Amino acid sequence: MKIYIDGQFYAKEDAKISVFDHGLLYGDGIFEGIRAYNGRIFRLDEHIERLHDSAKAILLQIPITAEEMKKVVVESCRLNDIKNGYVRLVVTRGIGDLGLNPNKCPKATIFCIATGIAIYPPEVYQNGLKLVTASTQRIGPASLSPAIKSLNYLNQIMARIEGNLAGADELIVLNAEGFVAECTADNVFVIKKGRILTPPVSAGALGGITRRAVMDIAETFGTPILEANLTRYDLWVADEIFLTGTAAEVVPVRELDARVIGDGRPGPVTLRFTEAYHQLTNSTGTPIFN
Ligand code: PXG
Repeated sequence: MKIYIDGQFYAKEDAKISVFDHGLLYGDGIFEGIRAYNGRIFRLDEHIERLHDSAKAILLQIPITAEEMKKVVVESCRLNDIKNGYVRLVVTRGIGDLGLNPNKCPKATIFCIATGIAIYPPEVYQNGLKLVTASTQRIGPASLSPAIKSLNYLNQIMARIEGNLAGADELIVLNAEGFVAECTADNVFVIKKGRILTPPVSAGALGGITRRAVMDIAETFGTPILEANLTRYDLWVADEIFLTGTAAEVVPVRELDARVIGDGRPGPVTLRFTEAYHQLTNSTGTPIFN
């Protein structure tokens, strides 16, 4: 395995980051999780654009251009012979001193790991996920904008710990007003009487790349997805719920807070989106080898 760090590729054993890196010391940094399918990188431009938006929001100067960043991702896949895989692209504030002041960090650190994907077990797509609602809320936009894909995931990890204790696969996370924001690493969609709804980004959702792709697919189906504030009640009484994420793709939900969703089986709308998403991921993207 060859791992990119700041302009060079290293063997896995030698791919090391300083203990003075503020990404580690303070979670001061941003990242993207990207997938490759069939020798192509899915929605690479969108991922790099979101990375730059995250960087801009935290006043982090990325020392290479967007085009160079895309090459880093493509090259990382190519050198590791990844046709279907997972890429973790990270930009940290870089090496500083033990104070949290980012002014002491002269240069951002960039690293990129391209690896084979540990795909979710097929049962998950056949049976659906079990969810519970987290007791911790999504951090609000006045604190740390949920639109920034930052290295600070303790908010989501606290929820995950709760989920582990409850034997749940994922969690519904509410915002401070009590509306559904998203899950810990996935966006959420609800189907009720033929309408497809998802919380707006302003409710505390990350602007997911998979979320966008599913909304694009819905347009081609002629059933546009509506953004709406949703409560737990709306989810409990939904006909279908599915989650979207780079790792999860489009995955059905069978249960939330002990309420069976629909008839407890993946519904027809969900299955249609799962299928269309596979079609899209397998037929589009930036080529790795040519
Ligand atoms: N919300 C949050 C908080 C996320 O972190 C999503 C939604 C879905 O966004 P995308 O762009 O992936 O459709 C995410 C994505 C992991 C992992 O290893 C998690 C994410 C991305 C990649 C890997 O669990 N989060």
